[in-house]
Amino acid sequence: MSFKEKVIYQIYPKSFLDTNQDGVGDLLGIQQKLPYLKRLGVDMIWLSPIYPSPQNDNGYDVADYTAINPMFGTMTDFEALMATAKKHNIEVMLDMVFNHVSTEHEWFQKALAGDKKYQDYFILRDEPTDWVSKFGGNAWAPFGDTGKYYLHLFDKTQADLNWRNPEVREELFEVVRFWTDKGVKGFRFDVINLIGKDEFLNDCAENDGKPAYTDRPINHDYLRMMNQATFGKESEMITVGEMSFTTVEECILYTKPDREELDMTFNFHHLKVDYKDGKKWTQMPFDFAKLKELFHTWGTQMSAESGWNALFWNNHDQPRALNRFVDVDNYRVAGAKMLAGAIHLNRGTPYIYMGEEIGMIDPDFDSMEQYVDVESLNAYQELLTEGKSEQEAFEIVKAKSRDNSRTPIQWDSGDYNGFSQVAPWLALGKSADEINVAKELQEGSIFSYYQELIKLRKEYPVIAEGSYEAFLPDHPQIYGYIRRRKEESLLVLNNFFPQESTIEIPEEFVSGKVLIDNYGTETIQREITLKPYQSIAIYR
Ligand code: TEU
Ligand code: CA
Repeated sequence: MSFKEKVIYQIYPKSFLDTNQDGVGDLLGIQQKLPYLKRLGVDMIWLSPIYPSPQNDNGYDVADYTAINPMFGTMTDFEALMATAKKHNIEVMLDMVFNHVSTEHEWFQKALAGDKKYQDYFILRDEPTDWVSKFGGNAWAPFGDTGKYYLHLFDKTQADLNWRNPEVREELFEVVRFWTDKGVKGFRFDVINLIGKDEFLNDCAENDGKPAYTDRPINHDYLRMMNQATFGKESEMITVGEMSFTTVEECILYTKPDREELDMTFNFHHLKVDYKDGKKWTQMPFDFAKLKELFHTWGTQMSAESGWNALFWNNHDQPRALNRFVDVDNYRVAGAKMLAGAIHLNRGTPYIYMGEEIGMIDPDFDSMEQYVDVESLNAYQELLTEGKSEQEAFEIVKAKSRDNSRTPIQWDSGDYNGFSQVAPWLALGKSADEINVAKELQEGSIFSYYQELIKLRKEYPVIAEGSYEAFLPDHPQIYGYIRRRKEESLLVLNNFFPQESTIEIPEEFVSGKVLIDNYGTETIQREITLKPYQSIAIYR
């Protein structure tokens, strides 16, 4: 089965299931829930970082790439997880954070101690540029008392690696080989389009106002080297690159099969349509026209040029999509199914972020004290500095914080909702007694809708292999598209709003059959009225 037919499930291990009652999810918890994931029907699980880390960025600050963080368990636990996953015919994808390492990594410590070999593993300058960190503040920090500065595009405890150094590349390729030897069949590469920095770094002003570290041409050379030295030699491997601030042109280059780089890419443009003036820490209703334009642009161009998209609404860095795109108070179930249908029938590989399959929503925290994410805490301070009141700043953090998607999975209505027997590292969402796995495992649930969608991708080749074309691109509330492959055609209509909407479908589909529909529609007429958040797929 190719990566085009597979569905991948993302697990944020800290928040999945705690089996040793320390309030933190662990590998044994994941192992225990493999039957649940098999029942859902996913083919692969992507684990966010499970390596030793001081946890300043919840594991994306890696202190040792080829070991297991004791908070999650041991290497033996990992090997047991791999063996049990194999028995359930579920493959494992690991998160490779190769743009930067924790400043507690031995490489950085040796560099600080004066070892010239390791100093060249990092990006040190006498004169820092005017770049800012993605977590706010300066992107440079003093390198010990050398008078030099080191680059950190994220937190200052995450030192950027110097990919220009062949020794660094070889160290990282060795990491991929280490996990491949353990049977890992997939890799997600964290902010991999930032690894290429120009030799002579300069200020934004000299790069038309943009920092010169995104999508540099040299990235394609680095990725091809890694592909040919590691996963490219393995069969059945799936690789996905997380592309921060990228373009469709670049993503076509990253994913065209003959370029030997990656299988697919995550881009985030569709998750910035509720950013006012492109700024994350703002609030505004999502821009539906912009959302459709992005889906249509990326869908048609990737289809035309044999690029390949990772399709997703949620991950560990985003608020829950339901709260952003749906009137959850009145239409949570219909809306969750509609969002699922919009991407699972689309062209690309769908990813399900843990809890999405039961329609989990943001936690509705009451105060800033409940937030722990470094990006959110920095943003709160910056908002206050900008003059926002504490209440205004809190409301914005509450809407946009990455903690929204990191609350523990709501398994049942018992103590701590089945996640643990002690208070979790991050509070459970307020909805946990109403929205949980135990309540969702019956017919007609969101879970069962995901099961159906996953099955359809394997039964109807038009879904995994078909082309993509826009349908009604200018409609004010319906996102429609058509998939075609040989003699198959599939019309997918998604009403993104609580108002009904009547449209005409193309004649060729009037004699078609309903493949899936979140209102249980059976018959089709030329004129069709879509109900609030209705999603329907008509197959011919
Ligand atoms: O995220 C990359 C990234 O840019 C995110 O920080 C995202 O754009 C931002 O949070 C949206 O507001 C990756 C990881 O997924 C993230 O968890 C890490 O914090 C980051 O890289 C650094 O490793
Ligand atoms: Ca635990």
